[in-house]
Amino acid sequence: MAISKDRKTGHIAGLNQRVFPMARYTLHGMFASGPTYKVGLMLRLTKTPFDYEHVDLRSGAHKADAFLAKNRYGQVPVLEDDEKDMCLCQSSVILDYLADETGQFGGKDRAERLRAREWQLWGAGQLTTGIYRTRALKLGFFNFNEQVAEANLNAATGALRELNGLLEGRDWLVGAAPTIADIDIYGIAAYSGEAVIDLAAYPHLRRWMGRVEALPGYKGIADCLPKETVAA
Ligand SMILES: N[C@@H](CCC(=O)N[C@@H](CS)C(=O)NCC(=O)O)C(=O)O
Repeated sequence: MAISKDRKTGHIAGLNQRVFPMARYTLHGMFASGPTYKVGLMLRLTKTPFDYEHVDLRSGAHKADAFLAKNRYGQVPVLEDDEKDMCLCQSSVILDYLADETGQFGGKDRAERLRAREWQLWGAGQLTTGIYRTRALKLGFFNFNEQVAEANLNAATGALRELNGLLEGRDWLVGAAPTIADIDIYGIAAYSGEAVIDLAAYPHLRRWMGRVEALPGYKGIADCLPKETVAA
């Protein structure tokens, strides 16, 4: 069901509802999607109201023309900003955008923002491949042969070990306060449980995850995203 908002009347076509004031943002996503979770978590932590549009990947809604017009890659998540008439994809870029728009979690200066971007790109490598794919295998979303499954798991544990080491003696990944780097990397590491990866060997990582989970507005992977299309 596609949400279409009429700002003048307050009518939301996809939901057949009238809403005032209308949320500036619509998050298009799928509740089991890790990258969608990252964006949902950012919106929750910044206390930003958003409408949510469920994209049914099983029926191929993400490859339909209407969705491809929002994201040429045909993937969730997409963040639609009515105020700026802007559609953005790629979860890390969306976090970067929301940091500017909300004035939160962007780091204290340009140097911190660039360090945060470094972390986001690091996270998009072995950590993402390893954890998301191992989780997908455990949940039966995908099937990999034994060698590939082992390579995925090794990628995950290697990246988690590195992350744990880099967190020693630090509260946050960048500077003295949480940034989009923490939200992004947490949004990947949070799926370790579903990937059946034991974090016992990574004490610094576990303490850091606890700090993210204690932030006001935090929601976990089970209850951050709606399962259906809803207005804010
Ligand atoms: N790099 C993208 C990855 C997005 C992604 O992989 N989305 C998946 C769902 S978790 C998807 O839409 N898959 C459907 C497809 O690729 O056809 C991001 O961080 O937003």
